Amino acid sequence: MWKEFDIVVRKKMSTSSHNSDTFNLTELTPEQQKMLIDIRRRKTELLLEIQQLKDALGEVVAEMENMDTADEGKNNTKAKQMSIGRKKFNMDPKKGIEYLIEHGLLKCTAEDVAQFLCKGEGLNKTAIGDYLGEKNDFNEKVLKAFVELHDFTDLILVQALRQFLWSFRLPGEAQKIDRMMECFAQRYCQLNPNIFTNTDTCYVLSFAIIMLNTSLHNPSVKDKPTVEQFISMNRGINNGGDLPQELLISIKTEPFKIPEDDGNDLMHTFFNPDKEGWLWKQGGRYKSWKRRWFILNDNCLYYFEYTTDKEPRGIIPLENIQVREVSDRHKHHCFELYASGSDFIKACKTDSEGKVVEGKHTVYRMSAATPEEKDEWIKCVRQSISHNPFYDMLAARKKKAQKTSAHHHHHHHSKS
Ligand code: 4IP
Repeated sequence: MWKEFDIVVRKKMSTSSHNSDTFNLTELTPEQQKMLIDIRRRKTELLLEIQQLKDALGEVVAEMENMDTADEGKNNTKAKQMSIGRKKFNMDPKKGIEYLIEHGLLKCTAEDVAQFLCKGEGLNKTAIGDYLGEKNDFNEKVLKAFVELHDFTDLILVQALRQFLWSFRLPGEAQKIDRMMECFAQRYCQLNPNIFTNTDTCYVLSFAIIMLNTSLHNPSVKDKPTVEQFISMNRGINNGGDLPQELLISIKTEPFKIPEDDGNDLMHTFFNPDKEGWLWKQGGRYKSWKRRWFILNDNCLYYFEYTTDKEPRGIIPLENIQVREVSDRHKHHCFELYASGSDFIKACKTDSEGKVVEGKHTVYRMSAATPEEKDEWIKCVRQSISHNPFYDMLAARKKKAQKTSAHHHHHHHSKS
């Protein structure tokens, strides 16, 4: 039956006036169209599986090659150089590419380099990701060519993402991720023009999918968002329309496989566990020390009297805040939050009568139980502060997507 269908498709393709791989879908009956799309999806799923197997094989082959080259003569210099080039690439992508070009194994065009990276034989995915994320004219051209080697036609977003994210490992740097996901979204929208109202929507949704996927299928994430929360998180994004049911189900049932984690990738950026624990805190006006339960979350530091309290006694947003180690005459292992601009730290607290008032601290001095705990807190607070560019980037994009959507919407209404 597949074969017959194939013949029908081929006939259609050869009689079609369009070029052979993008023939007109509308010439098929609706059932045939559905079948064709289904076949294409399965095909990419299979191709992805094959690629994953190939990758596993590739590592073994590369190892064997290394063993071979040791005892082979000059007649095999090309293969040897190739193997050296790959190794160089994995250590320093730029140098590896240069080496391969110098030795005539690779042409110095964005297309050729992209092809080499896309094939990825014996190449480390972290190195591929680093090379593609580099900000420079040539690398950006390679990135573009690399994305164009992926065919996302008729794939739902999750499948397209899965394919894309398997071909390299996303780096941990916000600006690099931004360039790569921008390219991805453009390519996806170009091949599937009727799904999103604009590429920003596709971009934001892609992130939401990655985040949801990671939290659902990652045992180290404690507070998993429900699919309902996910929907409301992204409400109003696709021109006010709801997200396709198909998409939501597929995220729940089919986890992504993502190239091995070295602790500096996107997942780390999103789900770095925030910290909680007991600290001693010095008062603002009266310098008494109080033991408080601190929770660091979403760029904010909260403190509670008891671990089980629902309402915090105080909230310190970590905006324009810095942290430093200090020594104190009365307490061990101290560190301090201080404001980089103004005198007072913007914060709020509940006073003795239960009213919410502004904080009166110029510094927040804290004392931890051990030096390790102190270092851990300083590190986590710093990380929480430096998370900013990433969330900022995503928030800006979300705003843009919603604006464009609203504009489209408005346009629609005023026309009718
Ligand atoms: C209090 O001292 C506590 O240390 C408060 O901490 C502190 O508020 C007060 O600072 C400080 O005067 P006494 O209990 O000896 O009066 P907590 O609210 O955790 O109990 P902060 O702002 O640190 O929460 P001022 O600046 O509010 O007076």
